[in-house]
Amino acid sequence: MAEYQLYCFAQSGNAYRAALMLNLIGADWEPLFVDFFGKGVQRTAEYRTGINEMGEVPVLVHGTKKLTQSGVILTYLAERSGKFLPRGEDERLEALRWIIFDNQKVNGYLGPYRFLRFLAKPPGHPAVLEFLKGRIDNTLSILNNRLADRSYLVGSTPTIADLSLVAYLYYPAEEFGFDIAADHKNIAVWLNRIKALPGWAHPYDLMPGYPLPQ
Ligand SMILES: N[C@@H](CCC(=O)N[C@@H](CS)C(=O)NCC(=O)O)C(=O)O
Repeated sequence: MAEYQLYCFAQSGNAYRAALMLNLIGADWEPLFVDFFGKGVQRTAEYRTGINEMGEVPVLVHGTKKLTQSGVILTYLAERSGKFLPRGEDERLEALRWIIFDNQKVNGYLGPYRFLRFLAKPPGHPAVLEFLKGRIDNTLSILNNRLADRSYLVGSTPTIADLSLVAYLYYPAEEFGFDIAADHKNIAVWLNRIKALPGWAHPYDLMPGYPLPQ
């Protein structure tokens, strides 16, 4: 058995943050497939009692420890490995600030938008999609501005803030119906920088469950 197990599935940008971190730090890890769309395992009493009371993916298992919330998982892995760790109090708080903003408003909107547009059957109501798209345009431009004069979100090297923010940003443009990299030049350059890190892999190559059965 690998040292770390990650409950995940390929379409989850939330889980991708943790999977990417594990790969980038060279951890001995294995994915545990959650059949999110087929059986809806995350909604079962067994999952909520035994794996995650919040009914969410990702979940990281490390020995007797079971961690949920990607921001918590990233923090744990950074502290253990010493990699992608923000340095000093100011950087730590700054990274936390971006991780919270991301969870709520960047990938926190992108994930549901992509789900409702591309995965849900039937798809979400157009008014809901329009509302989310407005929020997404706003927060992606905030991220793009942040990256105008810096290589990474916090400090001069990549940290867990960057690994949180990339969550859904490598998924194909067709799934969103708009091209994030083409529309936001600073984000595009930053995404390529993260992509060049040794151990980077695309979410569909890193986690099980792609493609979805028809
Ligand atoms: N803030 C959480 C978000 C996790 C999340 O929403 N995961 C989705 C899968 S991509 C999920 O499990 N959703 C189930 C639900 O909302 O009921 C994190 O970053 O770990």
